[in-house]
Amino acid sequence: MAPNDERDELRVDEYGAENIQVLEGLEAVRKRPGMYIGSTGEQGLHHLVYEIVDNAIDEALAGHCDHIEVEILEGDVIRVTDNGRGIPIGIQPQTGKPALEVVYTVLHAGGKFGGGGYKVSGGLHGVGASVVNALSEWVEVEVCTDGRRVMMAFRRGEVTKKLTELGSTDRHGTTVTFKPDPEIFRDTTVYNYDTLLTRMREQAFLNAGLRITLTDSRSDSPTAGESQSMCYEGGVASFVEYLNTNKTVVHPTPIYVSGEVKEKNPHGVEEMKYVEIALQYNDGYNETLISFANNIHTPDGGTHEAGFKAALTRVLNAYGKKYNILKDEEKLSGEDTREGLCAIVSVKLEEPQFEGQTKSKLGNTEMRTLVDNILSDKLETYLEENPAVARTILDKALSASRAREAARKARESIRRKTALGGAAMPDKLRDCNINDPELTEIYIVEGDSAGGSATQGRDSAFQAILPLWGKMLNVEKARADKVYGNDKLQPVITALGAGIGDEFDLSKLRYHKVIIMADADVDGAHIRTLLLTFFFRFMRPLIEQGYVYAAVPPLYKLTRGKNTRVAYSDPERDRISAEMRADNPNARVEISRYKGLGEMNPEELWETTMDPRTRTLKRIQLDDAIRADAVFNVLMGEKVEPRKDFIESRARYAVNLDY
Ligand code: 1YM
Repeated sequence: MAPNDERDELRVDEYGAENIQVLEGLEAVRKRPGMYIGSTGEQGLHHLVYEIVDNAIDEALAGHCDHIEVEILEGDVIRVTDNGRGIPIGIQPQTGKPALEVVYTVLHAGGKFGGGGYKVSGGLHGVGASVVNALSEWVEVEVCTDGRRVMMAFRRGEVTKKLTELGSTDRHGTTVTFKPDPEIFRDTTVYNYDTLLTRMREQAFLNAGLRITLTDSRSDSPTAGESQSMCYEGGVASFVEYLNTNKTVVHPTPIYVSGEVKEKNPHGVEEMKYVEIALQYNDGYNETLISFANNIHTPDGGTHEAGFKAALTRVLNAYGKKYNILKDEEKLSGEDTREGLCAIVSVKLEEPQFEGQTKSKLGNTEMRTLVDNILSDKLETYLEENPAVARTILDKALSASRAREAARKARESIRRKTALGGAAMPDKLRDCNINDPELTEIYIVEGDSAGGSATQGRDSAFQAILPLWGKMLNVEKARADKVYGNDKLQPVITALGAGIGDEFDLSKLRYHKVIIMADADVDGAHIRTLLLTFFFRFMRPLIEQGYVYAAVPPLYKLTRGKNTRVAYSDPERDRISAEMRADNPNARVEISRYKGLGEMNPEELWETTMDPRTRTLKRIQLDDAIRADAVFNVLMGEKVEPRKDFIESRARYAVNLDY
């Protein structure tokens, strides 16, 4: 921050120590970006946008802004505009600098120091504008406020243009334009429109009445020219309707509950807390419970979810008993009351405590009681006033309870049968010799003939083979008791050894690599999707913890005389073919396409697809459970139209469809 006139020089002397601190602050962010934005991969890159948008959302929460526009510009530059009051530009007494400059150059300044009103701002880990500034090649901020239009510019966290007047205006608001620094984001600086869209839609749902517009103005992107403007007057109730879009609901409108309290914290300071809940049951068997604290997704739940579950279970049991829907000893478990449930729990509080390694769990104990009280009270009233809906929900939970009992008995009988000598392994399993899970892997192979080749070709020390055959159950359309008893899935469950559903226990997993090996064609993709849906619904930690892989069989075999090579894609085929002819451009290279795994001999299969030294494995990643949930539902669910739409609208991705 070089002083450029005499007055500044004096000021630098006066505030020298502080200036050095400021520089160190943002330097720290550049040195250890992961500490502030989680990662410098794709997620971190997108996180920059969320930080800036969060500031605009805080302005909307304060009641001064109702439209936020996010635009991806050429070169993956991001522009975020709001119509709020504009970041203050007056001189801040402590620093002698415009507030805008302080917000963008001092770590942790954020919205906290504006003062006034109840702050329930998000800003994960309290990072904000200054972090984005530190990690951007450049940032430009334009503010319209009090009739003035001004701007400032920064480069890698340092001021390059002091507050500059651009003229007068009658508008108000803030526009932030930034380019993520490729020196920081070395993997990629390319934004994914769908990732941003999911997040912006979520934020639009969580902030009823706020309009968020997302536009892709790049010319070279697969989503070039796309734009979506979202505003949901129904807030979280609209969110639930959206999540149930392709499902058949069992009561027409979501149940919506909200409440707020003003409570003294342990220091005697009054704090506001808000709770909003929407829920609606569908005729499926899955539970979709998504919770937020201060608009931040809490995938690991926490006190607000615990309060929700406790209240739901208690209220439904009490209602069932009161109206004799539940007989004598009948009692609904929490799981019973959540079968086919789609619910959003959103809380806002001033001092959120995020716990766990990824800070994705709410820890404030008072939120358990608060959510429980608000939901108990209002849900009870709702059920009394809507007896038909109440009856539908109770019947559904009761049938879940009975199915669960049947499934438990089925499991018990399997357990009894295998009580001696541990679990009996499936007949079809060709197990490996080593029994240390960390060293072993299991190939789940489509078809008996491919299974035969794999069994002969494998290294039996550490590779187990389980062939699957025939039509597999689509778990998206089945309830847990069907899944337990299914003769196609049973061998998979037994071979993996870690159980299923609530009883799934990763520590019992018998192989630390679970590799799906299917043909590189549509049928193969179908089998893979069925298996992944099964893992996602019934063994989710297996996917979350990265134990699931897809084998990548080659597509082509190239032969010139005695020399044979394989290619995994069309470009690779062309490159290898050219390489093989390098000494003699007219030489004949025979190219044949593998029709399926079954036609490869054991040696070929080992060399191309199973040998750890030469094979390619794709790790199945789960970056966003909400999106995965929706995708599996659309791909594997009941309704045909949405599936068609989805496949057609995503056709542009089909070329490199990657799970
Ligand atoms: C596109 C990004 O940052 N908008 C924005 C930020 C602020 C305000 C308004 C604002 C806040 C307050 C008072 C207050 C911020 N101000 C500050 C700080 N959009 C975007 N819009 N007046 C205006 O919090 O009291 C930090 S963020 F600290 F200067 F007040």
